[in-house]
Amino acid sequence: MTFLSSNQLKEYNELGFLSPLDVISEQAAKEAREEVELIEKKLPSAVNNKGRYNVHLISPKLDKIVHNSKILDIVESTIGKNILVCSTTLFIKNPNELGYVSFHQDAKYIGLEPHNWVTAWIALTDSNEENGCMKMWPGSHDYLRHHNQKFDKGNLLTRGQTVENIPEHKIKNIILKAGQMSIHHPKIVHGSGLNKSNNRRIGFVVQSYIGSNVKQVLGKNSVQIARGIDSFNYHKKIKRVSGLMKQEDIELMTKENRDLQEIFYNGSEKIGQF
Ligand SMILES: O=C(O)CCC(=O)C(=O)O
Repeated sequence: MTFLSSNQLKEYNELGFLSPLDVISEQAAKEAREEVELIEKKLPSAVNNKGRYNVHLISPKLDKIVHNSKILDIVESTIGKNILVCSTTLFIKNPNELGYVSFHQDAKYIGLEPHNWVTAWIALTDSNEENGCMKMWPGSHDYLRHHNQKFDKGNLLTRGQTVENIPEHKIKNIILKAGQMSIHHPKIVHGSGLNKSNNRRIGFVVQSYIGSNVKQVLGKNSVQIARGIDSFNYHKKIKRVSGLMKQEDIELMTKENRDLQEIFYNGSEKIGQF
């Protein structure tokens, strides 16, 4: 059992994020990275775009992380014992490639309400200031802010949603070793910079773990039960991965990603590829 202590929970509630948390071994992170890189090679259409969504549906190593009990204990501490997995994203930044994430709040565009959910960012490589780690504005989860929509080739967000006038002096870098995790609140303002190193930076993000009482108000999400029971039944249930890159799983992932695209571009003037 690795539930958060009351001090950790207090810190999460005050700051809107908590980090670093040791969740998987460096070896498990390395193996997951290798599996992701194998998928990139064999199935580039699944992961060669800006958003690499729901790869846990075709990757047993990522599936294992999503359902890891240490991670779920931490998640349970923040959202309660009935936990659903909504979707996942691989945020990959290659060396010397354009790729940043503008400051934003997830709750503004992800359609999950009420905000009884938490996002888990698991480092498959080290993540630091040089290679474009996540950056958080502590305490900014007090209310939903105005976002400008700024499409930009280098922005890893689908619609370039951006909170302006960030107080740079308050921003905290989230430094993680491979195998460590940060969690963040639906309303925390966060972003990340460019990768200026010679190595890849890979974050595997469960976006998000939701309480069973959470609805999708912008479209539809399918879910897996990660822990507990779902007496609300707001979402369709989907199965876990059956093996590495299995055809039926690839088809499921493709369908889920289509639904996700509708949510991400809901209300936007631009429907694009992601
Ligand atoms: O990985 C990044 O640089 C940004 C990730 C992010 O915005 C998120 O996990 O919500």
